[in-house]
Amino acid sequence: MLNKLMGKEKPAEEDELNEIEPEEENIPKHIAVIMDGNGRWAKKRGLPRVAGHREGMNAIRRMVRLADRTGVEVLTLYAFSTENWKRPKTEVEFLMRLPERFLNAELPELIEKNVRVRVTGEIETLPEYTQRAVKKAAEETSGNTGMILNFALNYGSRSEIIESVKTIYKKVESGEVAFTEIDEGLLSKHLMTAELRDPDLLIRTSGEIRLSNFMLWQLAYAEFWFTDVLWPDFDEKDFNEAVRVYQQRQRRYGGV
Ligand code: V07
Repeated sequence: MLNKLMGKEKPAEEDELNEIEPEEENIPKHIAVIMDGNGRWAKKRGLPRVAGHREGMNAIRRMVRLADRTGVEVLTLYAFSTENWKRPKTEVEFLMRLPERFLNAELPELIEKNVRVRVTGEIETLPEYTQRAVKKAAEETSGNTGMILNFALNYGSRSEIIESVKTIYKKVESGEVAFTEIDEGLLSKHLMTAELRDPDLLIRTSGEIRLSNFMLWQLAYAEFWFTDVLWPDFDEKDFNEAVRVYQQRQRRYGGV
C-alpha cells in the first residue's frame, strides 16, 4: 500500500499479504457502499444491464465475507434508491426479484456467519414478494449477534429526514417532546437508521463523485473513498485499499 502511494509497483503476491486483520487499529466499524457500475460492466461486455446486476450480487457475497472477516460491525449496501423507479419497467421488475434471489442463495451462509440482515428504506411500497423475502431474512436473523448487513432498499435520504421532522413535529404538538429538546441526537433517533451507528467510511464505485441522496445526515463525519472500479469487479484488493486509506487518514487526524 505504501509502495503504491509512493508510485512504486509491487509484486502481486504482496497484495495477499496486505490482508486486514481484525486486531488492527482503526478498522472502520460501519462501512457504507454505493454499488455503482453494474450496467456499465454489462455494456462493456455486450451483455444486457441485468447481467451486470446479477454479477453485482457476487461482488456483494465477496464484500460480506471480507467485511465479516475484518471485524466490520455494520455493512450498509445501497441496493435501490427512490430515484431508481425511473428506470425501464423490465429492469425495475428484475431488480425487485433480486432480494429474493440473493437471500435464497446466501441466507444459509449469512446465518452460519451469525450475520443480522436488516433493511433501511420504504419497503411498504415494494412488491409483495420483495417485502416477503426481506422480512423473512430479517426475522430469521434477528437473534444473530454478529455483523449487521443493512440493505438500503427504496431509500432516499431527504425524504427520510422530512419524515423524521414530521414525526418530531407531531410529538411536539402532542406535548410528548418539548421544543427545546429538539437537537441532533433527537433527529438521529427518528431516522430509519436510529439503531445503527453512523458510517465511518463511504465507498462509491464506478467513478462518480457524489452522494446521490444517500445517508446525507449519517455521512456528516465519514471518510469518503471513490474508485473507478465497477461494482461487479470490486474485489479484495480494492477493499483492502479502501480500508488502508481510511486507516491512514485516521492516523493523520489523531496525530495533530
Ligand atoms: C440488487 C445486485 C447488486 C448490485 C447493486 C444493484 C442490483 C442484493 C439485494 C438485496 C436487497 C435486500 C435484501 C437482500 C438482498 C439487492 C436490489 C438490487 C434491489 F434484503 N442485491 N441487490 N436488491 N442488485
